Amino acid sequence: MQRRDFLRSSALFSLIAVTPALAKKDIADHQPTQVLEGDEFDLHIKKTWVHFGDKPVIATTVNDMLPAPTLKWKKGDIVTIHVTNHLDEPTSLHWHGIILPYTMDGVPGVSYPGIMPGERFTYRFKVEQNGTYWYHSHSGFQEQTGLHGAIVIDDDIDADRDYVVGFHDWSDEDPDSIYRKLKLQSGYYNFQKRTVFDFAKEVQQFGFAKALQRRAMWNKMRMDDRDLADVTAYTYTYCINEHTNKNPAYFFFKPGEKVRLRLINQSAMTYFDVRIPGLKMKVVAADGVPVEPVEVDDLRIAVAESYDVLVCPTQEAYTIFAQSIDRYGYVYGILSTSPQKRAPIPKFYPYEPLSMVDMGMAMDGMKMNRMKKKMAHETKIPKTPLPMKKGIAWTMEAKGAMYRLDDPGVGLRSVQRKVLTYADLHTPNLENRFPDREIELHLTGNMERYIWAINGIPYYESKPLQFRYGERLRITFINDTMMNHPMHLHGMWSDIEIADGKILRKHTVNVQPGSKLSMRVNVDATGRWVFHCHLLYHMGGMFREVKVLS
Ligand SMILES: [Cu+2]
Repeated sequence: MQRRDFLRSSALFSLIAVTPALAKKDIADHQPTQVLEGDEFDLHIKKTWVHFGDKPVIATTVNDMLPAPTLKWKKGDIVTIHVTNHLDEPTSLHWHGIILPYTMDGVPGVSYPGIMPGERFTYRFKVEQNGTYWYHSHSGFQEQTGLHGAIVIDDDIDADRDYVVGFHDWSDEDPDSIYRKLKLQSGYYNFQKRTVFDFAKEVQQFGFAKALQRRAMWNKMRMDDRDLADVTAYTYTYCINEHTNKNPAYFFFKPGEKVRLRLINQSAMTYFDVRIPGLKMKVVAADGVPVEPVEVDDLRIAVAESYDVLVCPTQEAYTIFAQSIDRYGYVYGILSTSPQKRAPIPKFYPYEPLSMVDMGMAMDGMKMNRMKKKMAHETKIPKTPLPMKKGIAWTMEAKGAMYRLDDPGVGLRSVQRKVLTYADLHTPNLENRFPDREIELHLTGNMERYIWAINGIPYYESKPLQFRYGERLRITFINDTMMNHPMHLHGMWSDIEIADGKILRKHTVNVQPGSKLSMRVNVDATGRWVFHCHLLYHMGGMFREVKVLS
């Protein structure tokens, strides 16, 4: 949605409803995302008519802006944020990745009751970190309808230009309707399902018996190897800072300058594969935390993750190209010396179905460079058993789930360029205490019924997880599903175990289909927190309250 398309009054809207063409104005009208600086902020959450996709619809906005204004903070400051709810339903704002007291975390029903219609809530906390973060609603599906913005906290990464590149998936459809459709038919938005022609191709490739055997295997598991994204470009319009491909976002530079791009995936459901043909991206921070810099050609950004990259453009124009993981849609931005200069839009990477590796069954003859983990005394960590329930919310098991930190993931495995993996990243200068105990969380689900759960237990049937204040907890995920899940723990950092005792500090941890991943958490914040998958339509089930007991 472009700012030009904001229709600020309902009177104006009714006029436009009759003559939609009135909503279209000149591209030149587009204003940059509003940046608010200082230590006191006034944010007003409203419904605003926007004309973004095919028709005027209602978005949820902050100060009439979409995306919400970028908030610029300084480390050490105490920030005060007044949030007024002008909606006729409760709302909330959650400061994603920000370490703060739990009462300021913004999760309705856990941190506070939420912000009721007509009410004002004031957040106040000390900023204790640097880097790139974001904020969003934690109420219903408001995030899908626009309630998300960037947070930039001063740091010492040096660059001549500094841009937020926020990715989002916009839909004209009401999110309740998207969810209902997924519940009725989980493959509703997937138009890349197997056809009889595909089978014919496989027969050619593998012979009839083998082809049939392969199909039978998938059918037996009641899974579809082409189900890479639950919601696709069939309903989504992808955007960068709420610019669509019709009116792409521009990022200007002078040749020779060092440009910092703060890539933030503010999507509800979409994983993006990002590249800038002709440029190397030097990754300098992950989820706001500096990493040992690494140069890559391609990176996949999971929902809710952020990567800070430095680029040194020398030509006149480049395309920032982000294709959705299912290769059904894309969004691009333009890195350019002037509004007249553009670079070509590159081709999609080929579509790649899931393999047996992604099901946690590496029997498909696929050779993967499996990462040997070298974590000292790994087996000696005492494990605390948790309740588990095999049943309707746990229909499959990844029996051979492996650590695959060096696996770029489905669709990027055959790319002949350097693709970022977690194994390439490492957070220097952090103490990595040996864990006191371990818990195991199975990411589970039922694709046919579109049910998501942890250890087979959906949120509404679950008891809170108990963490002990002061402990170093090891959490091991086993993803028993065919989807990626970006797991996000509030209030505390998540240190992913990379090989050789190294760790990668993040706030959102992507767990690949059929894989295993372990992270360590310093339980250093008391109160009530939450731990959940950040895919909006998975959150209802794949969600836990966390109680930190002192
Ligand atoms: Cu999920």
